[in-house]
Amino acid sequence: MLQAFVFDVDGTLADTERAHLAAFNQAFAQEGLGWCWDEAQYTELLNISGGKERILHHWRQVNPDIKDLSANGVMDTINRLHDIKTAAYESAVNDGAVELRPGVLRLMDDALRQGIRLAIATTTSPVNIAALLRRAIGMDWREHFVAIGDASTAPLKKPHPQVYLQMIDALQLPPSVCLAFEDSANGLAAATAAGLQTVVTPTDFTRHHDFSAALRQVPDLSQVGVERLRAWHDEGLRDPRRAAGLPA
Ligand code: XBP
Ligand code: MG
Repeated sequence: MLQAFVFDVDGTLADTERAHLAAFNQAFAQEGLGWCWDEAQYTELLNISGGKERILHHWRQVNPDIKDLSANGVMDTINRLHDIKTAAYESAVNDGAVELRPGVLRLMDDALRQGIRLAIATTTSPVNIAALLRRAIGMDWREHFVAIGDASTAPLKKPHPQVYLQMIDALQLPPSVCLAFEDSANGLAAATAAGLQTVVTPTDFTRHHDFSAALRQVPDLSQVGVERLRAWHDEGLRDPRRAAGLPA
């Protein structure tokens, strides 16, 4: 019996990564770093969850002899860059740079009307979630979610299951009655490792990922209602391979 939906944010609730990419490049330019990521490069870098982790990964790629992170303020520089980036991203979202993906708002409304509880499990920063959902749902957006797991609550980023395990705990439900919504292989791996079946809605940045462990892969949620999700979820529970997060 399906009792909760756990939504990823970036790529799932909204196709946000072009706006994140622009914000990263704005921060690099503002700080006088000669870095400017293009979409092909960023598609690769998105294999690293978490903006700070992504910057550090790139820095090590371009400057392999960075060893001691505490030396010459590497982490201070990354934290400063990420603060600038997050402010730039929040400003872009407030100016309408991103909208919820098709079907997301209607599915959330239908779920709440049918007593299905909602939670969020993301590796992005809390500021980014609030900016997106304040604009998309309204000032009372937080009331609609039982719990929010994000970069501030779960330092171990996807594919680590930490953020999904936190949401299962907050929901006080077994993973078997929860359904995750994701857009990336890292997100699918995290949800699956936490015991949740997962519906995947890829974006241009993740379409090439391996989603064989997903319960279903659909272009977006515009044709997906609660009843269809209940049927898929029940089917998954009856299929021991799917219930174990394995390809059918
Ligand atoms: C996607 C991410 C985030 C964003 C950037 O999160 O990995 O790092 O790309 O946001 P999700 P930050 O789990 O919602 O798909 O710079 O705040 O990390
Ligand atoms: Mg995502």
